[in-house]
Amino acid sequence: ILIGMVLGVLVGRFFSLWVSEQTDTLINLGLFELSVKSFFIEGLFHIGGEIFVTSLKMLVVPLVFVSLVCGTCSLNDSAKIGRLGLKSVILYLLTTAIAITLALTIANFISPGEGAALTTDAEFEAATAPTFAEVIIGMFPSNPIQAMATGNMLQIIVFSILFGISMAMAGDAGKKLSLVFNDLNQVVLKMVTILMNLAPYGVFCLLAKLFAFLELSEVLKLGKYFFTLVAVLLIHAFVTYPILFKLLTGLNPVQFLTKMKATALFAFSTSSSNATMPVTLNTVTKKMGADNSIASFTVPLGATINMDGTAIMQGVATVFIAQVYAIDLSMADYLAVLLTATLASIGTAGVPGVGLIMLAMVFQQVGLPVEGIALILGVDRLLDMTRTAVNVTGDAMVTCAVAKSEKALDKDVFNSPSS
Ligand code: DAS
Repeated sequence: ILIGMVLGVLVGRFFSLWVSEQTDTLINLGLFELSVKSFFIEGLFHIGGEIFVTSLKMLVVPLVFVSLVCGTCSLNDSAKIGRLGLKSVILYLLTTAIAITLALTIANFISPGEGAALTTDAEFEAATAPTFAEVIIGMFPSNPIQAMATGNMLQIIVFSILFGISMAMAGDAGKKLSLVFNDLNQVVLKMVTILMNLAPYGVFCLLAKLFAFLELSEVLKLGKYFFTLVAVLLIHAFVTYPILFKLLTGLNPVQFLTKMKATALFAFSTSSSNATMPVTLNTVTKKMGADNSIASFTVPLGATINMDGTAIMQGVATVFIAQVYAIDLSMADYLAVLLTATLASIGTAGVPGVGLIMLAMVFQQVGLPVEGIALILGVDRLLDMTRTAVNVTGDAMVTCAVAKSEKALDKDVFNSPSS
């Protein structure tokens, strides 16, 4: 995957010398001319990358439904399911609270927006953040098929858990059906493995297209914001998570990060926690030894409600834009940012760019000009990739912590050298 990524960046930058969004270069092949942009970038790379990400997304609903029904049914203990849910939600909210506190503290210390002469006349319409009641009620599907058709992850999780519990309580009929679901789970996981083998090519196409058009000059223009955000993301990934991992599991955090590498690179390339979910599930069960009965619940839940990387972006962006517009935010405002960012992340799926949509809700909440988002749009694609990798790392860390607390993490598998 790493080789696919590096080659993608290099080929993308090579083509960027010849083409930009506006211009195109024709390669003269003697008999006819070939357009670099339409053949390679918007043809080969775009089609390859889109097919790869779409194929991953295709697996998410069947995988979450089947693995969660299997997982819930095998738990066969509704008290345990309640305990699992409580532990996961508490840990996810804890890591998000730490993430955003880190972001606000470091951003206020560095003050990336101080004296930045940036203006915009963009217009932005912000959706309002869901209330707590709306989030809770919204978790229950009135039509489970519609929930699956629209990929409403929280509703799929709730329906799958209810279905799995009912199956466990349905005597022989339930037992026979659980065997079918276990077989289905094997088949869907096999589909994940096949897609994983195609990952280097998919990742190559995604990054080649992205880096052919990426305006790196934007990064320099917003350097302080960009590097402040990347610094906080790296601190959270390489300091907060290892400390929490060690405290909660007693296992080697370096081993955890090593085994997390491929999944994080996947998340980085796809910018989608949802699309990466099959890979995250495969990694925490097969490489880290977390039992499927735990992971099948905590991974989909995490991909939906746990977005520490996104929360960090929202913290840094809030401080940055407040400083650009010379608006002083009070401690109460920062608390409102923390609450809105957490609530907003619970209701939104992990797909590319969702962080900015939630950021508009946060700005609206604290009275910051929502059009300020236009100032950071230029560098958001690269930052989205980085924060998505942090998001999925948080999901895996909590999964291992909950599995360990339930004595459902195989230490031999975790300590095995396979990275
Ligand atoms: N791309 C989102 C995700 O998949 C994160 C974000 O947009 O902030 O987690």
